[in-house]
Amino acid sequence: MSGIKTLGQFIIEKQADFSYAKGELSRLLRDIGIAAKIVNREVNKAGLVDILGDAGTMNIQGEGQKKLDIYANTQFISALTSGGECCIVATEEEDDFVRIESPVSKNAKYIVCIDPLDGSSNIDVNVAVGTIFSIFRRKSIEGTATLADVLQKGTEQVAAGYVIYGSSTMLVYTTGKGVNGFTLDPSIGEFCLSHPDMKIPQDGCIYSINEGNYVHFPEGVKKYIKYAQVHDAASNRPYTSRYIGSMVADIHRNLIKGGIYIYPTTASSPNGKLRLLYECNPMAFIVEQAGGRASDGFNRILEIEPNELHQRASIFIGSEKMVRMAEEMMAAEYVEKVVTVQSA
Ligand code: AHM
Ligand code: MG
Repeated sequence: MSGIKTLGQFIIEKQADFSYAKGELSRLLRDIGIAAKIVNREVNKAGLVDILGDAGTMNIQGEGQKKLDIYANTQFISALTSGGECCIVATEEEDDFVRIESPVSKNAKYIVCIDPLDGSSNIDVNVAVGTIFSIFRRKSIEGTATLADVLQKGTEQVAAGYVIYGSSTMLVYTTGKGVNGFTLDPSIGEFCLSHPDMKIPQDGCIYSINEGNYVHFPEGVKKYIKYAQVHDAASNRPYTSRYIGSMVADIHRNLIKGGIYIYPTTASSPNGKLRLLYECNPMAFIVEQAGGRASDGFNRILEIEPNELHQRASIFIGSEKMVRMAEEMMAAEYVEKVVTVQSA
């Protein structure tokens, strides 16, 4: 075992960094790691058992739920319930937040927002899927925690992470002091530190966007795509287009190689598709902590005030230089629109 550092060992070592926590946050992260291993086991054998395919139910956004979505949802809620460190779990799969009522959770300080299995349309075709989570401290001091405790800005996150169930399974997380990645070693059943202090390149040459929606994109995004496709050796263009359709996998790749992931507003999703609390906030926290940038095209994701649980946002996230360039094009489009309206 020499030279190997497990997630559990790493978390305990880093516990001293949390001036306010007395081990609760460490235990919460450990609980999430345990549930991730259980979900990983099922994701890996998905083709072997009758667990593939639709469950025949809809979540609150009217999207069909896959059986593994429901399985993952149940596992994370159950791990967080028995762990006792969390008083509310808000999940993409439930209409309302889930209050953890167990006696041990009564005075728990933490709120977890989670997308238990993101990119689940990829499950049936054996493509990487993920879990995304975000942790807040509850704001209210006494009584039962309420919706107001959940609706906090991304800047208030105390930790965030994702698990990618891919060619290998990794857990990547931040507590606001950099980003560390752990790869699951199936032979010992432990996440082992494999990517210490992850940094996203300042610039890159991968752009990730569902280009099939091109006609419905804002003009600024269309301009950025054209810019990405122009030949310019000095800036490594044309860029490479890579889109898996699994946010975790697309952002994980760009985090390592450098790139930009965009899910803008479209005609059919005027507020964007991805959810602020379960997807955009945690990924933005991680990418910023790795030295990157994340906005909705105009404003920093982490400063968006949430008004509802399942709120959506557009997202431009990745290497600092690339996101800034896309933002400039969005701003130019906005100015153009204002000038046109004023001169009409
Ligand atoms: P989900 O939470 O229902 O799985 O949806 C989120 C996923 C992201 O992982 C992915 O990047 C995006 O939706 C793909 O959407 P599209 O198929 O519209 O390109
Ligand atoms: Mg999702």
